[in-house]
Amino acid sequence: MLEKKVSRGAAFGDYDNDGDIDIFLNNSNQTANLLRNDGGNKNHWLMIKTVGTKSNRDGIGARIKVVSGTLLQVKEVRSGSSYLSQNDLRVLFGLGNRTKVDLIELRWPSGITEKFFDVKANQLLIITETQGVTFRRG
Ligand SMILES: [Ca+2]
Repeated sequence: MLEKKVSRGAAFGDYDNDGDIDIFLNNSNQTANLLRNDGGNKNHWLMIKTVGTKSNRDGIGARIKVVSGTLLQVKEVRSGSSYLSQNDLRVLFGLGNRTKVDLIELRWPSGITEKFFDVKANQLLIITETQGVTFRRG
């Protein structure tokens, strides 16, 4: 159903923890909309949440390198989005048909660098600075 609304902000993140990005729209003087991506796909993914101990609590500014075979991706934990919105602080890496990650290299804002090897795909990892993987689901 088509709804006419005046949108002012959008936040992107994995609302239902299934490895695809969903969108939350803030509308002016109207109810918000969640555009949940239920189409899905067969691709693999890895999601990382950073928890700083020496760095800031959310690990904002952490630089994460993920290597899977010949695929190399680098992303940073970033805050912000558009007007009155905040994107998911977790970082999602698409892996295509790859079922594991060979290397995660995480450089914290404090300057500490940590490495993790042979991580299976399709899971959420919470990595706590200097304490390693403190939670995994998937
Ligand atoms: Ca999702």
